[in-house]
Amino acid sequence: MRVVAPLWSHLAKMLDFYSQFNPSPLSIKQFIDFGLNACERKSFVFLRKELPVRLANIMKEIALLPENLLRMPSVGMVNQWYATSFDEIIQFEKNDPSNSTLHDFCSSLVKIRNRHADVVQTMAQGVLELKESHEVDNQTENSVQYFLDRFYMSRISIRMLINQHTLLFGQQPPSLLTSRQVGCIDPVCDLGSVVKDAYENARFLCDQYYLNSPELVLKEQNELGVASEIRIVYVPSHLYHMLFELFKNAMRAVVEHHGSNQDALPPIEVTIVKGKEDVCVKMSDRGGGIPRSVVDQLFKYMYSTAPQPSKSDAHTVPLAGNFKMTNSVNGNVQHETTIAGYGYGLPISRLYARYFHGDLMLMSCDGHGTDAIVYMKALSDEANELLPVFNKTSTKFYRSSIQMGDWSGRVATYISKVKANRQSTASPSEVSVGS
Ligand code: P4A
Repeated sequence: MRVVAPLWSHLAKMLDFYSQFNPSPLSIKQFIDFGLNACERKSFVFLRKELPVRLANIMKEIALLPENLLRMPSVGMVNQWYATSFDEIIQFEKNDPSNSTLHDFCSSLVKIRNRHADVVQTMAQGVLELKESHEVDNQTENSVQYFLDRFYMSRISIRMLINQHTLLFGQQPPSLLTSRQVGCIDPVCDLGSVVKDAYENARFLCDQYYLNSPELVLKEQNELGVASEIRIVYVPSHLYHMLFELFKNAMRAVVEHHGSNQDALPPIEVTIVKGKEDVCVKMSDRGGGIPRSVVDQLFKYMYSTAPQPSKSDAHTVPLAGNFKMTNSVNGNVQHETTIAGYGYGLPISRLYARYFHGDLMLMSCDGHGTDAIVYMKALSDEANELLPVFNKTSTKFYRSSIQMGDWSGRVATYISKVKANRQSTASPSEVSVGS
């Protein structure tokens, strides 16, 4: 104990220190500029501070999770991984950037990336453990949603930094990479080919499960409506991840809605458009759609860990949860879509879109079909990382009750939310409805 205690208190001090700094968001343009002028020493000096800052910011937030969740064994494991990785990186604090230091740093980054490979599943497991052992109230559910969005976003950003450094300066055989790529960024990313790639891989699985799959109709046009190949600066593996997820959903909806009627499947239509500010990829299916009330649920982690919603057709296999994929783009995507039948696919895909200030939206016509739109920034200097910051404002979300509305209504779920909240809040001043 005499040995361990000072080590932990040292770690706690370092955490306090690094969490005071805000993460420094980079734009895709900065990633590219940096990659082209590739200086390993500069990258090392930047990362040995920036990585501990990003790790410390999110570790401080883990500590604020509802106690019930913090006590779950899986969450403890994740916590431990973060502590170990943080400790490993701050060892480089005072090292001179000699060749051997740079080499060790690269090895450490690879080790850290591997250690954290199962973080998404493990956190999801923790949420499952919580649901199975406790009654989860509304406030807890909100805190968990808020936390997981920030936690997974932080992870995406940390892996982006690690991937750039190790791809640019590590000992990978360069033949593995397309020559034009700068780390995992493609300066002339051909969106159409990423769409086709994601479609083909989703269709392969769809055919396996349903013995049938809808066709793809792809349109690409510029802002004048003229057909042309759309290329932007982007991370193809991120886009692939989102589109693969959306294709799986669309295919599932189409096949389940139309049955196994061989030729009658309406195609999935994808339109890629480049405007002045945004580049949009719109995916439209005629899979029968879903009510608005379900659309919101599809982005909730606590909902995703419940059994998949499926048309009550005993002959169909719920598709989305059972997909297992190896990634096909560049081999460097962080692959993390499903845990045995429970998908975090949509919420995490939306994070990928938001990471560079894009977005992912679902618009569904109940009874008809669903449109999914992925928005990306057209200009690489506007595509800045969106990073969670640990501060007073973020801290509040874990303590205070959720914002209550001040509209009357007869929607059953809304009323039950208010009631659940009344029971769990001590302070009546925060409940503004019907009190
Ligand atoms: N209709 N439309 C969609 C789904 C249904 C849909 C669906 C039944 C629901 C859950 C699911 C997969 C599909 C769609 C496109 C989307 C999302 C949902 O992007 O057609 O598994 C999570």
